Amino acid sequence: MNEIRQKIEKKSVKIAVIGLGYVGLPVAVLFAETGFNVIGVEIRPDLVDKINQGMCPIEGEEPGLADLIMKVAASTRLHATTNYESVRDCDVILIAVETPVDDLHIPRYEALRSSLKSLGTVMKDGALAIIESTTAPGTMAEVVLPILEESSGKKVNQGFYLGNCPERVMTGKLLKNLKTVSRVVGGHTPETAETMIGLYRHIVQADLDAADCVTAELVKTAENAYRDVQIAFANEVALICEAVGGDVWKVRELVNKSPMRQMHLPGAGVGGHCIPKDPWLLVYGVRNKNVPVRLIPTSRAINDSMPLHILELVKEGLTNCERKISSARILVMGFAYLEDSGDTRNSPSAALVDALQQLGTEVAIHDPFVEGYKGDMVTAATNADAIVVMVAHKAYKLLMLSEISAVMRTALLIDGRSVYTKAQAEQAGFKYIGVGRGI
Ligand code: SAJ
Repeated sequence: MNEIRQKIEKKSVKIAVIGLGYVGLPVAVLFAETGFNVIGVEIRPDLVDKINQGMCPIEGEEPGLADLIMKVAASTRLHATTNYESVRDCDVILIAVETPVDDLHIPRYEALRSSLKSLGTVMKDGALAIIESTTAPGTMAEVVLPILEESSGKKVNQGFYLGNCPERVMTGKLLKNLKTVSRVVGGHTPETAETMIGLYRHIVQADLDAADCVTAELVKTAENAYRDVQIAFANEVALICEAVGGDVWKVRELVNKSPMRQMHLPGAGVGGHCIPKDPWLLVYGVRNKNVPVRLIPTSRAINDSMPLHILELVKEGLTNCERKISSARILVMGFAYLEDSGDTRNSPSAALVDALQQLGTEVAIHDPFVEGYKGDMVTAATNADAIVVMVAHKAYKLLMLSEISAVMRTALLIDGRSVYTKAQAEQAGFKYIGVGRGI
Protein backbone atom coordinates (compact mmCIF):
# COMPACT_ATOMS: atom_id res chain seq x y z
CA MET A 1 0.00 0.00 0.00
CA ASN A 2 2.88 2.41 0.70
CA GLU A 3 4.17 2.09 -2.84
CA ILE A 4 0.82 3.05 -4.34
CA ARG A 5 0.44 5.95 -1.86
CA GLN A 6 3.81 7.38 -2.85
CA LYS A 7 3.01 7.06 -6.54
CA ILE A 8 -0.33 8.83 -5.95
CA GLU A 9 1.47 11.64 -4.18
CA LYS A 10 3.94 11.98 -7.08
CA LYS A 11 1.08 11.62 -9.60
CA SER A 12 3.00 8.81 -11.23
CA VAL A 13 0.22 6.24 -10.77
CA LYS A 14 -1.39 5.14 -13.98
CA ILE A 15 -5.19 5.33 -13.72
CA ALA A 16 -7.74 3.32 -15.70
CA VAL A 17 -11.39 4.37 -15.84
CA ILE A 18 -13.76 1.66 -17.02
CA GLY A 19 -16.96 3.12 -18.47
CA LEU A 20 -16.76 6.59 -20.07
CA GLY A 21 -20.35 7.70 -19.51
CA TYR A 22 -21.64 10.73 -17.57
CA VAL A 23 -19.76 9.46 -14.49
CA GLY A 24 -16.56 7.93 -15.89
CA LEU A 25 -15.73 10.51 -18.52
CA PRO A 26 -15.66 13.59 -16.24
CA VAL A 27 -13.56 11.77 -13.64
CA ALA A 28 -11.12 10.50 -16.31
CA VAL A 29 -10.81 14.00 -17.73
CA LEU A 30 -10.28 15.62 -14.35
CA PHE A 31 -7.53 13.19 -13.31
CA ALA A 32 -5.85 13.70 -16.70
CA GLU A 33 -6.08 17.47 -16.37
CA THR A 34 -4.50 17.19 -12.91
CA GLY A 35 -1.46 15.51 -14.43
CA PHE A 36 -2.18 11.78 -14.18
CA ASN A 37 -1.93 9.41 -17.13
CA VAL A 38 -5.38 7.98 -17.68
CA ILE A 39 -6.61 5.11 -19.82
CA GLY A 40 -10.35 5.14 -20.49
CA VAL A 41 -11.87 1.75 -21.32
CA GLU A 42 -15.20 2.00 -23.08
CA ILE A 43 -17.29 -0.72 -24.73
CA ARG A 44 -18.62 1.62 -27.47
CA PRO A 45 -16.02 2.21 -30.23
CA ASP A 46 -17.86 5.35 -31.42
CA LEU A 47 -17.41 6.95 -27.99
CA VAL A 48 -13.73 5.90 -27.94
CA ASP A 49 -13.13 7.56 -31.32
CA LYS A 50 -14.94 10.76 -30.33
CA ILE A 51 -13.00 11.11 -27.08
CA ASN A 52 -9.62 10.41 -28.74
CA GLN A 53 -10.48 13.13 -31.24
CA GLY A 54 -11.06 15.46 -28.29
CA MET A 55 -14.83 15.58 -28.80
CA CYS A 56 -17.46 15.46 -26.03
CA PRO A 57 -19.96 12.60 -26.60
CA ILE A 58 -22.32 13.74 -23.82
CA GLU A 59 -25.48 15.53 -25.06
CA GLY A 60 -26.79 18.67 -23.37
CA GLU A 61 -25.09 21.56 -21.63
CA GLU A 62 -22.13 20.42 -19.52
CA PRO A 63 -20.11 23.58 -18.72
CA GLY A 64 -16.37 23.10 -19.23
CA LEU A 65 -16.44 19.43 -20.19
CA ALA A 66 -15.99 19.76 -23.97
CA ASP A 67 -12.99 22.13 -23.59
CA LEU A 68 -11.37 19.84 -21.04
CA ILE A 69 -11.76 16.75 -23.22
CA MET A 70 -10.12 18.58 -26.11
CA LYS A 71 -7.25 19.73 -23.87
CA VAL A 72 -6.44 16.36 -22.28
CA ALA A 73 -6.85 14.41 -25.52
CA ALA A 74 -4.35 16.76 -27.17
CA SER A 75 -1.98 16.35 -24.22
CA THR A 76 -2.29 12.56 -24.69
CA ARG A 77 -2.78 12.24 -20.90
CA LEU A 78 -6.16 10.66 -21.62
CA HIS A 79 -6.35 7.80 -24.09
CA ALA A 80 -9.60 5.92 -24.71
CA THR A 81 -9.73 2.33 -25.90
CA THR A 82 -12.06 -0.65 -26.08
CA ASN A 83 -9.25 -2.96 -25.05
CA TYR A 84 -8.57 -4.10 -21.48
CA GLU A 85 -4.96 -4.97 -22.36
CA SER A 86 -3.99 -1.34 -21.70
CA VAL A 87 -5.20 -1.72 -18.10
CA ARG A 88 -2.44 -4.27 -17.43
CA ASP A 89 0.04 -1.73 -16.08
CA CYS A 90 -2.47 0.50 -14.30
CA ASP A 91 -2.12 1.00 -10.55
CA VAL A 92 -5.61 2.37 -9.91
CA ILE A 93 -8.75 1.24 -11.73
CA LEU A 94 -12.07 3.11 -11.36
CA ILE A 95 -15.22 1.29 -12.51
CA ALA A 96 -18.11 3.58 -13.51
CA VAL A 97 -20.48 1.36 -15.45
CA GLU A 98 -24.28 1.42 -15.34
CA THR A 99 -26.17 -0.39 -12.55
CA PRO A 100 -29.83 -0.07 -13.61
CA VAL A 101 -32.82 -1.82 -12.05
CA ASP A 102 -35.34 -3.73 -14.21
CA ASP A 103 -39.15 -3.55 -14.23
CA LEU A 104 -39.23 -5.85 -11.20
CA HIS A 105 -36.88 -3.42 -9.41
CA ILE A 106 -34.05 -5.97 -9.47
CA PRO A 107 -30.54 -4.54 -10.08
CA ARG A 108 -29.06 -5.54 -13.44
CA TYR A 109 -25.34 -6.01 -12.72
CA GLU A 110 -24.37 -7.45 -16.10
CA ALA A 111 -22.16 -4.48 -17.00
CA LEU A 112 -20.57 -4.50 -13.54
CA ARG A 113 -19.93 -8.26 -13.57
CA SER A 114 -18.45 -8.24 -17.05
CA SER A 115 -16.13 -5.29 -16.34
CA LEU A 116 -14.96 -6.96 -13.12
CA LYS A 117 -14.26 -10.24 -14.92
CA SER A 118 -12.31 -8.48 -17.66
CA LEU A 119 -10.41 -6.41 -15.10
CA GLY A 120 -9.48 -9.51 -13.09
CA THR A 121 -7.73 -11.04 -16.07
CA VAL A 122 -5.36 -8.07 -16.49
CA MET A 123 -5.14 -6.48 -13.01
CA LYS A 124 -1.53 -6.08 -11.87
CA ASP A 125 -0.28 -7.07 -8.41
CA GLY A 126 -0.96 -4.44 -5.77
CA ALA A 127 -3.52 -2.56 -7.89
CA LEU A 128 -6.32 -0.56 -6.25
CA ALA A 129 -9.81 -1.18 -7.71
CA ILE A 130 -12.50 1.42 -6.91
CA ILE A 131 -16.21 1.06 -7.79
CA GLU A 132 -17.85 4.43 -8.54
CA SER A 133 -21.13 2.91 -9.73
CA THR A 134 -24.09 3.01 -7.32
CA THR A 135 -24.67 -0.46 -5.82
CA ALA A 136 -27.16 -2.02 -3.43
CA PRO A 137 -25.84 -2.40 0.12
CA GLY A 138 -23.91 -5.66 0.26
CA THR A 139 -22.96 -5.73 -3.43
CA MET A 140 -19.28 -4.93 -2.76
CA ALA A 141 -19.04 -7.92 -0.40
CA GLU A 142 -21.33 -10.35 -2.26
CA VAL A 143 -20.64 -9.55 -5.92
CA VAL A 144 -17.59 -7.34 -6.48
CA LEU A 145 -15.09 -8.97 -4.13
CA PRO A 146 -15.77 -12.61 -5.13
CA ILE A 147 -15.66 -11.85 -8.88
CA LEU A 148 -12.40 -9.89 -8.61
CA GLU A 149 -10.71 -12.57 -6.47
CA GLU A 150 -11.97 -15.35 -8.73
CA SER A 151 -11.03 -13.70 -12.03
CA SER A 152 -7.64 -12.42 -10.86
CA GLY A 153 -6.62 -15.37 -8.69
CA LYS A 154 -5.47 -12.79 -6.13
CA LYS A 155 -6.65 -12.22 -2.58
CA VAL A 156 -7.94 -8.81 -1.47
CA ASN A 157 -5.44 -6.82 0.68
CA GLN A 158 -2.69 -9.15 -0.56
CA GLY A 159 -2.81 -9.19 -4.36
CA PHE A 160 -5.03 -6.11 -4.77
CA TYR A 161 -6.91 -3.46 -2.80
CA LEU A 162 -10.61 -2.65 -3.03
CA GLY A 163 -12.91 0.27 -2.31
CA ASN A 164 -15.98 2.14 -3.53
CA CYS A 165 -16.64 5.83 -3.94
CA PRO A 166 -20.20 6.29 -5.30
CA GLU A 167 -20.57 9.27 -7.62
CA ARG A 168 -22.71 12.30 -6.79
CA VAL A 169 -22.88 13.94 -10.20
CA MET A 170 -25.89 15.72 -11.64
CA THR A 171 -26.84 16.23 -15.27
CA GLY A 172 -25.86 19.74 -16.27
CA LYS A 173 -23.30 20.09 -13.50
CA LEU A 174 -21.08 17.04 -14.03
CA LEU A 175 -17.71 18.77 -13.62
CA LYS A 176 -18.89 21.24 -10.96
CA ASN A 177 -20.44 18.56 -8.74
CA LEU A 178 -17.40 16.30 -9.17
CA LYS A 179 -15.07 19.04 -7.88
CA THR A 180 -17.26 20.60 -5.21
CA VAL A 181 -19.56 17.93 -3.74
CA SER A 182 -18.31 15.86 -0.81
CA ARG A 183 -17.93 12.11 -1.27
CA VAL A 184 -17.99 9.02 0.92
CA VAL A 185 -14.81 7.00 0.39
CA GLY A 186 -15.47 3.36 1.18
CA GLY A 187 -12.36 1.22 1.77
CA HIS A 188 -12.26 -2.54 2.28
CA THR A 189 -9.84 -1.54 5.04
CA PRO A 190 -9.29 1.86 6.73
CA GLU A 191 -5.83 2.02 5.13
CA THR A 192 -7.38 1.57 1.71
CA ALA A 193 -9.87 4.37 2.43
CA GLU A 194 -6.99 6.66 3.42
CA THR A 195 -5.12 5.82 0.22
CA MET A 196 -8.26 6.56 -1.81
CA ILE A 197 -8.66 9.92 -0.07
CA GLY A 198 -5.09 10.75 -1.12
CA LEU A 199 -6.10 10.03 -4.71
CA TYR A 200 -9.44 11.89 -4.78
CA ARG A 201 -7.94 14.87 -2.97
CA HIS A 202 -6.30 15.75 -6.29
CA ILE A 203 -9.71 16.48 -7.91
CA VAL A 204 -12.24 17.01 -5.08
CA GLN A 205 -12.24 20.26 -3.09
CA ALA A 206 -14.84 19.08 -0.57
CA ASP A 207 -15.09 16.63 2.32
CA LEU A 208 -13.82 13.14 1.59
CA ASP A 209 -15.35 11.03 4.32
CA ALA A 210 -13.66 7.69 5.03
CA ALA A 211 -15.99 4.77 5.65
CA ASP A 212 -16.29 1.06 4.98
CA CYS A 213 -17.76 -0.19 1.71
CA VAL A 214 -21.26 -1.00 2.93
CA THR A 215 -21.59 2.44 4.54
CA ALA A 216 -20.67 4.06 1.21
CA GLU A 217 -23.35 1.92 -0.50
CA LEU A 218 -25.93 2.82 2.17
CA VAL A 219 -25.23 6.57 2.05
CA LYS A 220 -25.51 6.83 -1.73
CA THR A 221 -28.76 4.85 -2.01
CA ALA A 222 -30.27 6.38 1.14
CA GLU A 223 -29.60 10.00 0.08
CA ASN A 224 -31.63 9.44 -3.09
CA ALA A 225 -34.31 7.40 -1.35
CA TYR A 226 -34.60 10.33 1.08
CA ARG A 227 -35.28 12.69 -1.84
CA ASP A 228 -37.82 10.31 -3.39
CA VAL A 229 -39.74 9.95 -0.10
CA GLN A 230 -39.75 13.73 0.38
CA ILE A 231 -41.15 14.23 -3.11
CA ALA A 232 -43.78 11.55 -2.51
CA PHE A 233 -44.88 13.34 0.65
CA ALA A 234 -45.29 16.58 -1.31
CA ASN A 235 -47.28 14.74 -3.98
CA GLU A 236 -49.60 13.17 -1.41
CA VAL A 237 -50.26 16.61 0.17
CA ALA A 238 -50.99 17.88 -3.36
CA LEU A 239 -53.72 15.23 -3.80
CA ILE A 240 -55.20 16.19 -0.41
CA CYS A 241 -55.20 19.88 -1.37
CA GLU A 242 -57.01 19.14 -4.62
CA ALA A 243 -59.71 17.26 -2.68
CA VAL A 244 -60.32 19.95 -0.07
CA GLY A 245 -59.89 23.05 -2.25
CA GLY A 246 -56.41 24.02 -1.07
CA ASP A 247 -53.39 25.24 -3.05
CA VAL A 248 -50.43 22.93 -2.31
CA TRP A 249 -47.92 25.54 -3.51
CA LYS A 250 -49.21 28.04 -0.93
CA VAL A 251 -49.39 25.28 1.69
CA ARG A 252 -45.78 24.26 0.94
CA GLU A 253 -44.55 27.87 1.16
CA LEU A 254 -46.15 28.30 4.59
CA VAL A 255 -45.16 24.83 5.88
CA ASN A 256 -41.54 25.65 5.04
CA LYS A 257 -41.75 28.76 7.21
CA SER A 258 -42.03 26.43 10.14
CA PRO A 259 -38.52 25.71 11.50
CA MET A 260 -36.83 22.52 10.26
CA ARG A 261 -39.39 21.86 7.53
CA GLN A 262 -38.30 21.41 3.94
CA MET A 263 -41.32 20.22 1.98
CA HIS A 264 -40.21 19.34 -1.55
CA LEU A 265 -41.99 20.23 -4.79
CA PRO A 266 -45.06 18.24 -5.82
CA GLY A 267 -45.45 17.72 -9.53
CA ALA A 268 -46.07 15.54 -12.54
CA GLY A 269 -43.70 12.74 -11.54
CA VAL A 270 -40.08 11.78 -10.81
CA GLY A 271 -37.69 10.91 -13.63
CA GLY A 272 -33.96 10.76 -14.22
CA HIS A 273 -31.19 8.21 -13.82
CA CYS A 274 -30.83 8.35 -10.02
CA ILE A 275 -33.96 9.02 -8.01
CA PRO A 276 -36.23 6.37 -9.58
CA LYS A 277 -33.47 3.73 -9.33
CA ASP A 278 -31.51 4.18 -6.10
CA PRO A 279 -34.41 3.60 -3.66
CA TRP A 280 -34.86 0.16 -5.22
CA LEU A 281 -31.14 -0.56 -4.82
CA LEU A 282 -31.43 0.32 -1.12
CA VAL A 283 -34.44 -1.97 -0.69
CA TYR A 284 -32.75 -4.78 -2.65
CA GLY A 285 -29.96 -4.80 -0.08
CA VAL A 286 -32.34 -6.24 2.54
CA ARG A 287 -34.30 -8.59 0.21
CA ASN A 288 -33.38 -11.67 2.26
CA LYS A 289 -33.28 -10.02 5.67
CA ASN A 290 -36.96 -9.97 6.60
CA VAL A 291 -36.92 -6.17 7.09
CA PRO A 292 -40.45 -4.68 6.61
CA VAL A 293 -39.50 -1.93 4.14
CA ARG A 294 -42.78 -0.13 3.34
CA LEU A 295 -42.16 3.62 3.12
CA ILE A 296 -39.61 3.47 0.29
CA PRO A 297 -41.61 1.22 -2.10
CA THR A 298 -44.80 3.15 -1.32
CA SER A 299 -43.07 6.45 -2.07
CA ARG A 300 -41.90 5.04 -5.40
CA ALA A 301 -45.48 4.01 -6.17
CA ILE A 302 -46.83 7.47 -5.30
CA ASN A 303 -44.30 9.24 -7.51
CA ASP A 304 -44.81 6.81 -10.38
CA SER A 305 -48.58 7.38 -10.15
CA MET A 306 -48.31 11.14 -10.74
CA PRO A 307 -48.28 11.04 -14.57
CA LEU A 308 -51.51 9.02 -14.35
CA HIS A 309 -52.93 11.56 -11.93
CA ILE A 310 -52.18 14.22 -14.53
CA LEU A 311 -54.14 12.05 -16.99
CA GLU A 312 -57.13 12.15 -14.59
CA LEU A 313 -56.89 15.96 -14.52
CA VAL A 314 -56.87 15.99 -18.34
CA LYS A 315 -59.97 13.78 -18.43
CA GLU A 316 -61.71 16.00 -15.86
CA GLY A 317 -60.88 19.14 -17.81
CA LEU A 318 -62.05 17.71 -21.13
CA THR A 319 -65.31 16.53 -19.57
CA ASN A 320 -65.91 20.05 -18.19
CA CYS A 321 -65.31 21.32 -21.74
CA GLU A 322 -67.60 18.62 -23.17
CA ARG A 323 -64.79 16.95 -25.10
CA LYS A 324 -64.21 13.21 -25.28
CA ILE A 325 -60.64 12.18 -24.52
CA SER A 326 -60.76 9.54 -27.27
CA SER A 327 -61.26 12.23 -29.93
CA ALA A 328 -59.21 14.95 -28.28
CA ARG A 329 -55.93 16.47 -29.41
CA ILE A 330 -53.45 16.93 -26.56
CA LEU A 331 -50.10 18.77 -26.58
CA VAL A 332 -47.69 17.51 -23.93
CA MET A 333 -45.29 20.31 -22.99
CA GLY A 334 -41.91 18.94 -21.86
CA PHE A 335 -40.42 15.47 -22.49
CA ALA A 336 -37.14 15.80 -20.59
CA TYR A 337 -37.15 14.55 -16.99
CA LEU A 338 -35.85 17.85 -15.63
CA GLU A 339 -36.37 21.54 -16.38
CA ASP A 340 -33.95 23.11 -18.89
CA SER A 341 -32.40 19.74 -19.69
CA GLY A 342 -32.61 17.51 -22.78
CA ASP A 343 -32.18 14.32 -20.72
CA THR A 344 -35.24 12.11 -21.18
CA ARG A 345 -34.23 9.13 -19.02
CA ASN A 346 -37.25 7.75 -17.15
CA SER A 347 -39.25 10.78 -18.24
CA PRO A 348 -42.66 11.05 -16.50
CA SER A 349 -43.99 12.50 -19.77
CA ALA A 350 -43.37 9.16 -21.51
CA ALA A 351 -45.77 7.46 -19.08
CA LEU A 352 -48.44 10.10 -19.75
CA VAL A 353 -48.00 9.94 -23.53
CA ASP A 354 -48.33 6.13 -23.49
CA ALA A 355 -51.50 6.30 -21.38
CA LEU A 356 -53.06 8.97 -23.61
CA GLN A 357 -52.28 7.04 -26.78
CA GLN A 358 -53.83 3.90 -25.31
CA LEU A 359 -57.06 5.92 -24.97
CA GLY A 360 -56.94 6.79 -28.66
CA THR A 361 -56.00 10.41 -28.03
CA GLU A 362 -54.03 12.29 -30.68
CA VAL A 363 -50.87 13.33 -28.80
CA ALA A 364 -48.26 15.90 -29.83
CA ILE A 365 -45.10 16.54 -27.83
CA HIS A 366 -43.12 19.76 -27.47
CA ASP A 367 -39.76 20.19 -25.75
CA PRO A 368 -37.25 22.99 -26.53
CA PHE A 369 -34.34 20.75 -25.50
CA VAL A 370 -35.22 17.40 -27.05
CA GLU A 371 -34.46 16.61 -30.70
CA GLY A 372 -37.66 15.94 -32.63
CA TYR A 373 -39.87 17.90 -30.24
CA LYS A 374 -38.46 21.40 -30.70
CA GLY A 375 -40.32 24.13 -32.59
CA ASP A 376 -42.80 26.96 -32.28
CA MET A 377 -45.30 26.51 -29.47
CA VAL A 378 -48.15 28.33 -31.26
CA THR A 379 -47.83 25.96 -34.20
CA ALA A 380 -47.59 22.95 -31.88
CA ALA A 381 -50.75 24.01 -29.97
CA THR A 382 -52.82 24.76 -33.07
CA ASN A 383 -56.20 22.95 -32.91
CA ALA A 384 -55.31 21.25 -29.62
CA ASP A 385 -57.96 20.70 -26.96
CA ALA A 386 -55.51 20.80 -24.07
CA ILE A 387 -51.91 21.70 -23.32
CA VAL A 388 -50.34 19.72 -20.47
CA VAL A 389 -47.28 21.20 -18.71
CA MET A 390 -45.06 18.30 -17.59
CA VAL A 391 -41.68 20.09 -17.28
CA ALA A 392 -40.98 23.57 -15.92
CA HIS A 393 -38.69 24.68 -18.75
CA LYS A 394 -37.91 28.40 -18.38
CA ALA A 395 -39.06 28.94 -21.99
CA TYR A 396 -42.62 28.01 -20.97
CA LYS A 397 -42.74 30.74 -18.36
CA LEU A 398 -42.06 33.28 -21.13
CA LEU A 399 -44.91 32.18 -23.45
CA MET A 400 -47.69 34.60 -24.44
CA LEU A 401 -50.52 32.34 -23.24
CA SER A 402 -53.19 34.37 -25.07
CA GLU A 403 -51.46 33.59 -28.40
CA ILE A 404 -51.63 29.90 -27.53
CA SER A 405 -55.29 29.80 -26.44
CA ALA A 406 -56.27 31.72 -29.59
CA VAL A 407 -55.17 28.86 -31.88
CA MET A 408 -56.58 25.99 -29.82
CA ARG A 409 -59.83 24.16 -30.51
CA THR A 410 -60.53 24.01 -26.76
CA ALA A 411 -58.49 26.24 -24.44
CA LEU A 412 -57.69 23.89 -21.57
CA LEU A 413 -54.41 24.13 -19.62
CA ILE A 414 -53.35 21.34 -17.27
CA ASP A 415 -50.37 22.48 -15.17
CA GLY A 416 -48.27 19.67 -13.71
CA ARG A 417 -45.49 21.89 -12.39
CA SER A 418 -47.19 25.13 -11.28
CA VAL A 419 -45.55 27.03 -14.11
CA TYR A 420 -48.60 29.32 -14.30
CA THR A 421 -51.17 30.70 -11.84
CA LYS A 422 -54.87 30.04 -12.31
CA ALA A 423 -55.50 33.77 -12.68
CA GLN A 424 -52.80 34.13 -15.35
CA ALA A 425 -54.19 31.21 -17.35
CA GLU A 426 -57.84 32.31 -17.08
CA GLN A 427 -56.86 35.86 -18.06
CA ALA A 428 -55.38 34.37 -21.25
CA GLY A 429 -58.67 32.59 -21.99
CA PHE A 430 -57.85 29.14 -20.58
CA LYS A 431 -59.80 26.78 -18.38
CA TYR A 432 -57.07 25.96 -15.84
CA ILE A 433 -56.48 22.85 -13.73
CA GLY A 434 -53.25 22.60 -11.74
CA VAL A 435 -51.82 19.66 -9.78
CA GLY A 436 -52.37 20.30 -6.09
CA ARG A 437 -54.82 23.10 -6.72
CA GLY A 438 -58.39 22.39 -5.67
CA ILE A 439 -61.01 23.65 -8.14
N1 SAJ B 1 -38.56 16.45 -8.61
C1 SAJ B 1 -39.82 16.70 -8.05
N2 SAJ B 1 -39.89 17.42 -6.88
C2 SAJ B 1 -38.76 17.90 -6.27
C3 SAJ B 1 -37.50 17.62 -6.87
C4 SAJ B 1 -37.43 16.90 -8.04
O1 SAJ B 1 -40.87 16.28 -8.57
O2 SAJ B 1 -38.87 18.54 -5.24
C5 SAJ B 1 -38.49 15.62 -9.82
C6 SAJ B 1 -37.83 16.32 -11.00
O3 SAJ B 1 -38.79 16.97 -11.79
C7 SAJ B 1 -37.19 15.15 -11.74
C8 SAJ B 1 -36.84 14.17 -10.63
O4 SAJ B 1 -37.66 14.52 -9.52
O5 SAJ B 1 -38.11 14.54 -12.61
C9 SAJ B 1 -35.37 14.17 -10.23
O6 SAJ B 1 -35.02 15.50 -9.97
P1 SAJ B 1 -33.61 15.85 -9.22
O7 SAJ B 1 -33.63 17.32 -8.97
O8 SAJ B 1 -33.42 14.96 -8.08
O9 SAJ B 1 -32.49 15.63 -10.34
P2 SAJ B 1 -31.54 14.38 -10.57
O10 SAJ B 1 -32.30 13.17 -10.92
O11 SAJ B 1 -30.50 14.83 -11.52
O12 SAJ B 1 -30.91 14.14 -9.14
C10 SAJ B 1 -29.53 14.27 -8.91
C11 SAJ B 1 -29.22 13.38 -7.77
N3 SAJ B 1 -27.78 13.36 -7.62
C12 SAJ B 1 -27.15 12.17 -7.49
O13 SAJ B 1 -27.74 11.10 -7.50
C13 SAJ B 1 -25.70 12.21 -7.36
C14 SAJ B 1 -29.85 13.87 -6.50
O14 SAJ B 1 -29.33 13.14 -5.40
C15 SAJ B 1 -29.53 15.31 -6.25
O15 SAJ B 1 -30.25 15.75 -5.11
C16 SAJ B 1 -29.95 16.12 -7.44
O16 SAJ B 1 -29.22 15.62 -8.58
C17 SAJ B 1 -29.52 17.56 -7.21
O17 SAJ B 1 -30.43 18.37 -7.06
O18 SAJ B 1 -28.32 17.79 -7.15
